[in-house]
Amino acid sequence: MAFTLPDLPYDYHKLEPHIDAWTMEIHHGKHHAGYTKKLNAAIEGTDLAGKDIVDILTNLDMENSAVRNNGGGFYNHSLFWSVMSPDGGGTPDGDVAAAINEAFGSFDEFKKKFAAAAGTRFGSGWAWLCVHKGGKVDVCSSPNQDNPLMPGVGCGGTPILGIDVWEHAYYLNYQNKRPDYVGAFFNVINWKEVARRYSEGK
Ligand code: MN3
Repeated sequence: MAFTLPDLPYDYHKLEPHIDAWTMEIHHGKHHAGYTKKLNAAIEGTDLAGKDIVDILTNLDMENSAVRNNGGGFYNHSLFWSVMSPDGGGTPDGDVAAAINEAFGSFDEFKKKFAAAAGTRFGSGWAWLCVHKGGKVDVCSSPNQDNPLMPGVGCGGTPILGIDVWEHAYYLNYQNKRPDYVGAFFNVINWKEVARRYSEGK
């Protein structure tokens, strides 16, 4: 049973003006499709074939660069599409909002920490909001397609929000202005999905 590229839950243009349609089309249709295909090739005929992606990443041999890069790429982008929405933005509520306030003092402080993690990640990578067992949240970043489920990466725990800061995620619209892209991302965050992932991961 091979992994399949998940459909986007909205049309390519629906996140405009924050994220442009062409970027979305290339990002989903080429980059994410490529990670999916290469992940399948990397696990075919091995004992990883048929396993769940969370299981694969949690127990990953970090020396296995094909699965590390493409399994990470497959999982990270699947999460990324789901935590954005044309109806997104605003602020969270409920348990995840309480956990954010507890960890950072306020939503604005969280925003600053998350934007700083995304802005200071040198080169390609991701910034994350993660939940630990018990419900505590924190922010970190990881290089390339690594993510906090992998052994020894980032803050550990389960990622519930992530932003792709590879140039392919923003360069067409924002060129070198990564902070503008990160700022715009806050207008499309799907806090309902983040809350659902929080409940599941805590
Ligand atoms: Mn990407």
